Amino acid sequence: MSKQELRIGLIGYNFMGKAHSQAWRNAPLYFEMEAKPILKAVCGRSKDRVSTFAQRWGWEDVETDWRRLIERNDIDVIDVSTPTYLHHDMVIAAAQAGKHIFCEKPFALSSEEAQRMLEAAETAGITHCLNHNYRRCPAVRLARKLIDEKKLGRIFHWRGAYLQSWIVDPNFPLTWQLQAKFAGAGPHYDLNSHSVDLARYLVGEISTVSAMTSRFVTQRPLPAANATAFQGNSESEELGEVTVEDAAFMTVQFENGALGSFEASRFALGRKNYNMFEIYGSEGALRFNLERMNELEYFNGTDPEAAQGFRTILATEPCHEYISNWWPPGHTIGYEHEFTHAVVDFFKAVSSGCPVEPNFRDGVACMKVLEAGLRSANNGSCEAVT
Ligand code: SOE
Repeated sequence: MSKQELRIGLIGYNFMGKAHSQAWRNAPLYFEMEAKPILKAVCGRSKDRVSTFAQRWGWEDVETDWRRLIERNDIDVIDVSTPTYLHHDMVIAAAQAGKHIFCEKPFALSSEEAQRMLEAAETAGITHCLNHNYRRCPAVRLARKLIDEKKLGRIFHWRGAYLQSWIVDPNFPLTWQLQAKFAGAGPHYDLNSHSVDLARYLVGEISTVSAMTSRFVTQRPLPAANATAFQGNSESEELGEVTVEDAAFMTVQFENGALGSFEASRFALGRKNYNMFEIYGSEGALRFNLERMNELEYFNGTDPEAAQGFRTILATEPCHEYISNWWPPGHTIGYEHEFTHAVVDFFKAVSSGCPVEPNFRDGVACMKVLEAGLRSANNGSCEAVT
């Protein structure tokens, strides 16, 4: 193997496995990379299904046991794209085997797990990346740039909402995302983890949390083998307990004194994947909505009063991060591009030895905020993030 190649072992081949596969394939076509990703092997429990996937996406080989994949000495990087409950053991084994790790969110079932995963990665000295893809949307990078340039002045408020509707139907089956033993929590982990990551990236650390959760449907039909988020079918009359919340609303105080609110729900009819935030400061304000992901709205409080108003900036120009690698000005990009940006940045970190963000340290910080939210919802109290 030449040093200019890093060989990937992917675990999981559903929604995220697909999103990551296209990223590994596209990254060297559009970006200058010090090392080229080689799609070495993909792992899944069903030999037939994983083989079909491997053939379609250009993976050289397949494994059906993730421990065997991690043990292989022709693999440099482990990509964990599985349900949350598997992350801990896979990450620890991969770190102990000296592999660099690219891991899907939410990071873990608990902050204790997360802490152990971070320690294993740091002890092994490997490069670790937690994939919160929305940080790598050019409009979000622009938001961060404007904040760094003090265009918002002192930040007073974060207002975030991540709303979906794929389980409004009570007959939608009990997929792994609706069971605490597999997912840890419901939209609070799945969706609020993204929003908390963005809020930490754009506003800062969160110190106290107050939250409420609700479960609107308590039992659901057992799922068919291939049922997952957004795509549910059931082959059973039998019902099982929903063991996670269906919606979680949380208010927070940031260390810098700003106040924030987070809404996460899978019961917001009409909202498919509505990931929105607004940030209000003393000099300006920002609005982002994933449904219009190529745009950032910016209010400049120092504009002459008569000309004030939110302006829509198209983050599709060569001056915007990542864009010059894609299309000519104005040609817009989509959801999948964020994953390509993430693997490009991760590979830069592997090649340079410098850390990439978000990483497992961010994963621990995010889990602590989310856990404080669950404690608050259970106790009816305001909780410190510890
Ligand atoms: C399901 O709610 C899901 O696929 C999340 O798990 C992803 O992180 C989000 O980007 C889209 O919705």
